[in-house]
Amino acid sequence: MRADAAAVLDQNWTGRSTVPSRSLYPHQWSWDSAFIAIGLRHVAADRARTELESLLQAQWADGRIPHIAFSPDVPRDAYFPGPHFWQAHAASGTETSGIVQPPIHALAAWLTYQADPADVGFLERVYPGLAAWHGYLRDRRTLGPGGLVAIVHPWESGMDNSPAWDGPLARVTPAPAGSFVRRDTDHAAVTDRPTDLDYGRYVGLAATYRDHGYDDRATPHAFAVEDPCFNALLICSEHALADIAARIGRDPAPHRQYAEELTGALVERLFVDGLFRSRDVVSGEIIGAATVAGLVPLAVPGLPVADELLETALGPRFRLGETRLVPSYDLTADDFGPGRYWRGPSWFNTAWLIHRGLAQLGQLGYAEALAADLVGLAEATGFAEYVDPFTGAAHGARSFSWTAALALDVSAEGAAS
Ligand code: 2M8
Repeated sequence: MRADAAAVLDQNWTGRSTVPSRSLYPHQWSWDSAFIAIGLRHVAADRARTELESLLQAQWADGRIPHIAFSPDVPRDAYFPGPHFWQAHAASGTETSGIVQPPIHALAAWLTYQADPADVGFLERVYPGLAAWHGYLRDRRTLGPGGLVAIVHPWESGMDNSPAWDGPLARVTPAPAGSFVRRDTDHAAVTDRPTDLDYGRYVGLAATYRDHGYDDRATPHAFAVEDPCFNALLICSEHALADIAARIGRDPAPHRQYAEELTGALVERLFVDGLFRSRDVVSGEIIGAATVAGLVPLAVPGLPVADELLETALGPRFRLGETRLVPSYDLTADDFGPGRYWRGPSWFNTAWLIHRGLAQLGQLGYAEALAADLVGLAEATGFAEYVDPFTGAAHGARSFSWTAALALDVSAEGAAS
């Protein structure tokens, strides 16, 4: 498995970074690169560092790390929405998208460093960019009253088509059918992917943001949501940033303090009936849908409601230990679909985050079983993008980079560090 996983990462390496999939996602994606570095560190620590540093080359002057850094070597229409749609550039000149993805990068940088602790220079190089990234989120994306950060597009959650977005998305005027051409359905099963109506809404939202210069204060955000996964990963990364700061002789205290504030707000604002939910910032209402995003806070160090959350993971909605990996959506929901994109199937990155949480909590039985399932399924499916939570059947792309990287990580010694 390890040799096959390393071969996937070799095939998908472009010289400076790793594409998620040669067919479906031929550029550099933000949170994919972080997960990829977490696995790559075990086989090529230099490449893991380059992966993260090349992503930081795509950082904007305002601190945001865009969700895609476009490769100049790939045809401009290979992925939609491509560079001509976004019309956005990093300070370095790299063409990028204008939205972001969950901030797991500082955690990835800290874990990458631990694979080769002699290279303190790496931490010194990445710390300013990572701190500016968190600063962007805190200063520009604290849109609601409670201190949590908000996403302004479903793609920013990394869980594009989650049922949690259906309510807020219903307010969004779709881009007219025929005004754009999807490319994702060229490479993946149409019945698995988002509908044309939802896709039109994604495009409409992104176009509005673009037409306001990606200025968070000027844009009338029709979609603004506090997502538990996004905020939980910001907390994990603030703790990692504190560790990095301490290691390079800077003050860790502000990072620990922000992490504590966010943890309090996460529990107060989003923990409802044993699970973290999203909150719609526009209406102020909690969104009821029970999704895997609500279990990701298990990875937050010192989470005060971890026991209750674990109960929910083991209960009928997710059946941890009885299903393959962790389903992306409530198994008891009427609209659960085992193959529908982010509406039921299991992904390897969310399983890795929950595995990390279980290991931190000392739940080693559940953690080891999940790790074994992750490694076994990665190999059996040819490193699929996602799987059916009942049968383990492969869906989406194969030779998918984060699947290979995270299987490498959990199979390596000391994986939970
Ligand atoms: C998926 O998202 C992209 C848009 O960013 C898409 O559907 O075209 C998601 O699974 C996301 O989490 C992931 O980062 C991306 C690339 O693997 O694909």
